[in-house]
Amino acid sequence: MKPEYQVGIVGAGFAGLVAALGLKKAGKESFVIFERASEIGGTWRDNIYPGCACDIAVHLYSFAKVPNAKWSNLYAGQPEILDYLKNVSVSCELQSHIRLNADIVEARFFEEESCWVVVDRMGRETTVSVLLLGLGPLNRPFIPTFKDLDKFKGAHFHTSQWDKNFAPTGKRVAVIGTGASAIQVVPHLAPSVKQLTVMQRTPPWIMDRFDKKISETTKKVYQQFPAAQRFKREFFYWINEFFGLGFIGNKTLNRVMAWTAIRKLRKEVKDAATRKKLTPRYTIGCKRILKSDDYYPTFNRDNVSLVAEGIDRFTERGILTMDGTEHLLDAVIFATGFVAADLNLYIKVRGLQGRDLVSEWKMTGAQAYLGTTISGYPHLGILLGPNTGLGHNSILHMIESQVNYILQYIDYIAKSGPHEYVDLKPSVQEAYNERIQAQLKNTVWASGCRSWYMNSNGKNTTLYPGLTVTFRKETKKFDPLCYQKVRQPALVS
Ligand code: N01
Repeated sequence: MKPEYQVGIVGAGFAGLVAALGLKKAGKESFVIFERASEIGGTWRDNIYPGCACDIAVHLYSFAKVPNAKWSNLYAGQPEILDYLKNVSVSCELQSHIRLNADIVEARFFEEESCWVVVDRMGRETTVSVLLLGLGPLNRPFIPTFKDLDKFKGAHFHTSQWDKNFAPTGKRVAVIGTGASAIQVVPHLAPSVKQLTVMQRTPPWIMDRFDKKISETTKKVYQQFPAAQRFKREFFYWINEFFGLGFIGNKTLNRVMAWTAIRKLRKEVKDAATRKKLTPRYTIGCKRILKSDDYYPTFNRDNVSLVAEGIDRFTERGILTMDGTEHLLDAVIFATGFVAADLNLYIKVRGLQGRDLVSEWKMTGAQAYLGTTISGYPHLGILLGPNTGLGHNSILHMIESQVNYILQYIDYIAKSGPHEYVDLKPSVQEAYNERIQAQLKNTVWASGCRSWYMNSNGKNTTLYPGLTVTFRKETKKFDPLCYQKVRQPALVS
């Protein structure tokens, strides 16, 4: 049986689209993208909270081969990024490959035919020779279990499930959490609400974003001389790589980063007591370093207060903190992050002999080879898989490296016999993960903070412990010696 498509991609967010562009460029037109929602965009479709933007400069947060000369700012907001994704899907002729409202619930490897059977919520089955998962690591909102939340009479929702009908003007609003989402939404809410209460558990490290408008003249230059924008991309890339050293062992650079951030805090927050509460107490970089030009100054407003006392429980009228104060509220916004550790795959993935990836990763923690292929799950590629996350640079660079590797894997698979499959050797995966975990011990992420990078066993299965340039080198050449070709057992005589 010939599979219906050579490649199936699950997810039409950035990861899935990078893969699609790579396939197109390689002349591989037999692919389908399954998207569970009614439009593409992944995280940039779902997160519509006011102020939602990317904290990576636009020149880097674009597909390498599809630059956008029209970005309005150095850091793009969510609507502009979503537009960019939609435009790319049209201009690069990806639309005809995308199957919307196709909510994949299960994928199983069909050994007899060396292909994947992909099943959507309606029970429709599609067969593909190679399956790529681009599910995105941050798609399952996390709302902690707060005592008596059900008694609260006001509105409440998560940043990634923003209530479009919510009108903040004149309301008393609390934002719980002070991560990347919170620091973007807080400055946008402050001017319109009556009172904004920011409930902080851990003060984050925040550095300057230096956002600015891109002038019309500069845009024209980028249009006429694309090399100028490529130069900018390289410039930001290498600056970020340099700062990456401060995460993976360079203690001097790490201290300089901390010093710069504290200087910013001192400069931007007037009140000494608030400054003290905002001062981070863990090693910079251990959690994601946040970038903002307007979060700290928000605390100079009379209608904004920072509460660091800890939440005891909700009441009908608001939140009671550990010091016995009841904060009266009309609405609470949970900027409390995502269920992200170990990738938390929400589809069943069944490999050889019915192996179940979700259960296996629950036991061992998420692991793969180069964060991309997994032993026992032939012809599968995980985009932004285990230990491919970054603290310092554009994630698109990592996905593009993975796709380059996967394209070679696809070519190798295509050369196998009709009843053969190509599987990663278990020893290769084991050795790779031992090395990654050993390297992680020397990074800032092992310095003892609590973050979504760690799984419940304290293992970091999220981040890559090196520079992106190293990952690019590691994934540049597909090595067939890491894989074994297996003939379908029934056919071996
Ligand atoms: O979530 P987070 P996020 N009681 O997990 C607090 C990406 N992103 O949505 O630090 C009280 O970082 C928690 O406190 P603590 C980016 O990769 C990117 O903000 O655990 N508070 C923390 O302050 C980012 O890393 C962009 O003590 C509780 C907050 O909630 C990832 O998304 C923009 C609590 C959660 O912070 C997640 O960011 C936005 C409790 N029980 C997001 N539980 C870009 O610009 C949790 N908290 C690309």
